[in-house]
Amino acid sequence: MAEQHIEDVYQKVTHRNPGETEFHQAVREIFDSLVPVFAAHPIYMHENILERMAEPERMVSFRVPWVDDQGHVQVNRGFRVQFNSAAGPYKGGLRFHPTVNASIIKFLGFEQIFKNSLTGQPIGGGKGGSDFDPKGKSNGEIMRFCQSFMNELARHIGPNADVPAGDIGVGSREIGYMFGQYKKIRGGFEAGVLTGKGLEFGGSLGRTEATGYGTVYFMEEMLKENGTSLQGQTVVVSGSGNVSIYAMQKAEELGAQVVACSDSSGYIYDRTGIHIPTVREIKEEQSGRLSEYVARHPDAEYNKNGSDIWCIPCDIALPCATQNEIDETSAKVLVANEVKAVGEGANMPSSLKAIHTFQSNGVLFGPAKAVNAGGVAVSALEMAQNSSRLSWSFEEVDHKLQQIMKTIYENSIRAAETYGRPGDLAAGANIAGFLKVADAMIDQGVI
Ligand code: NDP
Ligand code: 2IT
Repeated sequence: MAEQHIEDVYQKVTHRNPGETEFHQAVREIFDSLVPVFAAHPIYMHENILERMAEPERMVSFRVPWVDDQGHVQVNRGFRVQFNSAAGPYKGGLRFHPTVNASIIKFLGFEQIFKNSLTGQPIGGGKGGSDFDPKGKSNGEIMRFCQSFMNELARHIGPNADVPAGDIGVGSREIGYMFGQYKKIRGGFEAGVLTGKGLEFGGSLGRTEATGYGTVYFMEEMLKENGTSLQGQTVVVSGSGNVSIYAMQKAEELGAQVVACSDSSGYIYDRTGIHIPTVREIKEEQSGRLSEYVARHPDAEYNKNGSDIWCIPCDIALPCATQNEIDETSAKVLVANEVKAVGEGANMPSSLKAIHTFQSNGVLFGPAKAVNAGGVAVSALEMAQNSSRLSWSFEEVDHKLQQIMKTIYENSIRAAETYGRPGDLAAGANIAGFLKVADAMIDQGVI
């Protein structure tokens, strides 16, 4: 009966959101893990909690006009989905990438509900962004775009209502421009309206590193529980942005050797270990392409086919670029090369079939909602610091982050065990995240 109910709701969701394949995928993945929960607690069925959760509380889409350096007026589309506020203000990043559409924003916003719940902090779920492409834009163009984006977004957000942050294409520079514009519109300094801010105006130490470090802390915990560690392991990390760079840095610090990373144009393979400062210099400081790495490290190889990065033999794979970057074929290659563990630094980087391939071949699998939750967790710590008008040391934030990642691991493992899916962290993370939000919603009436 539980299975039939969940299937019926899934059919309604696909019917109500036609063509939104990424959103359907995220919903399918969560719904499938909830069957034992619904079988054990029919109240969730009677409360029709799943249909309520899969329908955003609100979603806005808006015009973002801006003037480019040639004086031409350009138009982009902005989005913000306010998915669930049962546990706290909507919280989640903003993505600026040409592929952004309603389906992408909704899959990210939906997953954010469960991820944020898992952190144990009082934050609801939301997400936003635009199909604006920051690549090749001047600083002035980025600023004018961010200001125009905020001209509309400002009316929908606030420190107690909805608190955006960064995601793909949005880092501290963009957050700074958006914060400046928000402040100007509001006429007051509301520090807690955005997270990932610069340290001079309310940002938290450790937020820049949080997602990548948290990813590796989670992996270390998972490996430890399985009698091993990162020490001496060969690691492949996709992407070379915020999450990827700090995941590589922490993995190396814990004794692993990172041999490959990528960007949207290709990947580099350096058998002697990626020189991370060079990657940072090229990508963070010069907004360059990873292909430039080989000029400085002639022993490294560059390959234009980015998805082939998963053909490189490794013990641990950390997909940290984007959704569906590991399909079933790549997963099978990783398994054939005897990968031991996969940790999702990006959101939904593995297709459903890829996840199944890992799990059915005994690969330790850390799901995105748990693995990459360190970013939003430190965002919530930034909100706490802003509310109290204090700022904590890097060590204090980093210590809290380590504790949070450990607790997320333990809660996910426990939930999986309780509901008959021992060792299945993907199901456990979904279940643990779901229970708290579902109970909060029920306690608050029909909302
Ligand atoms: P960045 O913009 O800093 O970096 C993204 C990286 O991934 C870049 O190297 C980029 O290549 C590559 N990339 C992006 N899109 C594609 C694509 N369609 N195909 C191939 N490569 C691509 O973003 P983040 O590091 O912040 O985000 C990476 C992932 O982590 C995303 O899935 C995001 O949702 C997730 N995440 C981010 C958090 C955060 O705090 N920032 C928190 C939790 C999850 P190029 O340089 O060529 O653009
Ligand atoms: O996907 C994510 O969790 C993020 N992009 C971070 C969100 C946040 O509010 O820090």
